[in-house]
Amino acid sequence: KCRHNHLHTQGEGVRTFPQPILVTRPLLPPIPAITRRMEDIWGAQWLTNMGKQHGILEAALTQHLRVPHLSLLCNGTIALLVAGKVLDMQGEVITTPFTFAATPHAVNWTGAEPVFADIDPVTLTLDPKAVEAAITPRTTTILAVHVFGMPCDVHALAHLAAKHNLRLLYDGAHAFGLEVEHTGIGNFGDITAYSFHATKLFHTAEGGALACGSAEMHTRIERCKNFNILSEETVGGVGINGKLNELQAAVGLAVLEIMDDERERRARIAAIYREVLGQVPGVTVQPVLPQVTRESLQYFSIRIHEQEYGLSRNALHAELKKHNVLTRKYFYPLCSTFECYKKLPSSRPENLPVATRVAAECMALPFYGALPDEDATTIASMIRDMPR
Ligand code: T4K
Repeated sequence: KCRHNHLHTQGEGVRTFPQPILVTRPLLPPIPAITRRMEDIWGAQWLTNMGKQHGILEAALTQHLRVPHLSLLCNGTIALLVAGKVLDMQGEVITTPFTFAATPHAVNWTGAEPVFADIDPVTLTLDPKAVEAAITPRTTTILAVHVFGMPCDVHALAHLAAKHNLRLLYDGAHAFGLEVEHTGIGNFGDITAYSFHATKLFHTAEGGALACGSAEMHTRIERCKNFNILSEETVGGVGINGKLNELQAAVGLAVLEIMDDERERRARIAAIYREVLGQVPGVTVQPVLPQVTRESLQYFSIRIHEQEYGLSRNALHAELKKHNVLTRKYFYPLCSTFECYKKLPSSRPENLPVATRVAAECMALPFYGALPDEDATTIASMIRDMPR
């Protein structure tokens, strides 16, 4: 058996990787970078509740993401819940169906009702026109997602929020490091939620954060994530345990040290995918939008237009799987089709024509720094040359 992941060629054009290539692998810092910090944690006998590693990481990320205020949380979903709580997210919340389950779940879990609006066919983020059409007297919040690191139309959404007196919450789970017009993405809207899950470029195994512009909001977030404890004898309101522990923070600090190299590797893989797939009829590669001045490099998505390409996205996904390339159909099925949301009036496919089409066309390609250039070239060539 071959030790390396060399290709096995089995006759005409059929090439198979000996081991499965997954859509992503976590970025793993060298073990000594972790153990060094573990010794520090053991020495301090301080494992959680805003310890030293937590403080160092929070300061480092505030700077890295170029945001005014940042709070670490235990994962991206709890980050969204805490944001929903401090924004008093009630009534109807307009959001996108083209996202991970966590987005509408966070709305439901805070006691509000998700209202799905359609997406833009290029950025795949909420279409501001569809958002405006969905506003009712019960609407309190817009929850928009920078899906695959493609920024929402932040100016149009800010305008809508101001005009209709709505809160604007961003799910930035895919948008770590993203900058628009030289501004960290966490500067837009009232609050931006990040995920630091193991599958993200920057991660703490499990983790997340909330960025916001207002010091007062920041204080509310800090209290809410720690049971809303104000002092040993005072609890100021309803809170939750949303804390990131010292071990997670240590992982984050070690990951941060190797982030630049990882970003370089991913930029190279994205360039390979774009070069090989850019001109293939029926394949649209994820665009870099003109307003983006720093990419997030967390996901690489393509869209397959069946008529022009000659195979459906589903068929291509299945073919690649046969050859050990495990792409993912993010985000299919749409959240609006989930059992818990499908009866909502806004979930009707007629209300979501673009999202419905995109969910059938889109797929995420393997994208992580440890993927060798040759493998990225092979994967892209397989998509280009797939018999059809
Ligand atoms: N909002 C949005 C828009 C999100 O995308 C997410 C999370 C959230 C909010 C919530 O944030 P968190 O609460 O998760 O912090 C994965 C992630 O678990 C999830 O964080 C992420 N979005 C979502 C898009 O992807 P699954 O169910 O697809 O993960 P799974 O287990 O299939 O893993 C994906 C691939 O990664 C697999 O091929 C295996 C590989 N993998 C995974 C892990 C955990 C590894 O190689 N090593 C690992 O340790 O959800």
